[in-house]
Amino acid sequence: GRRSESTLPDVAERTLVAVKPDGVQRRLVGQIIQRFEQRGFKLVGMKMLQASEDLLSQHYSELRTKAFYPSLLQYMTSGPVVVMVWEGHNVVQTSRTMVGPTNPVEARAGTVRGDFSTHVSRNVVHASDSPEGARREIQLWFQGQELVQWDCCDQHCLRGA
Ligand code: IDP
Repeated sequence: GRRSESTLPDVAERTLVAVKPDGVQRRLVGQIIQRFEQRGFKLVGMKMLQASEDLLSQHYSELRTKAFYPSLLQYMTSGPVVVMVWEGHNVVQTSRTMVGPTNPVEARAGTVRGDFSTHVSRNVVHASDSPEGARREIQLWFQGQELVQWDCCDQHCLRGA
């Protein structure tokens, strides 16, 4: 977990962010990418796809006993999603803050869900909820060669020593 990572300071944290089908339909992809770019995170993977029920059942395996699970799968397969991997300091937790609480009624203006959604069943985005969850989800959605290692020219400006 976090402890072993902190002994390897140059291994940047990564998270999986997805624009869900409602976000794609509503043409919010650009605005969502913009928020992560301007915050200072580095995009290392991105693709658009129609997610399969099989993939989503693995992604949401912890929720399979919930009453809303069938409608969640229906929603998530209703159209294409845009999945991204973002990298940077504390990117998992910061992304959750940027996305806002699961239920938009609790999401403040300024968060993605607080700015763009009203209903928990159409909450526009996904973001991994822990570094362990992020690793699992990134492996599930991306092949290793789809993730790009590159140097971002402003990286040294984004953190202290
Ligand atoms: P998260 O997306 O904020 O991590 P989770 O509890 O992991 O929240 O739930 C996954 C997704 O399932 C939510 O983003 C939302 O789309 C959907 N969901 C969660 N709770 C409900 C509900 O009570 N009704 C309908 N959909 C729900």
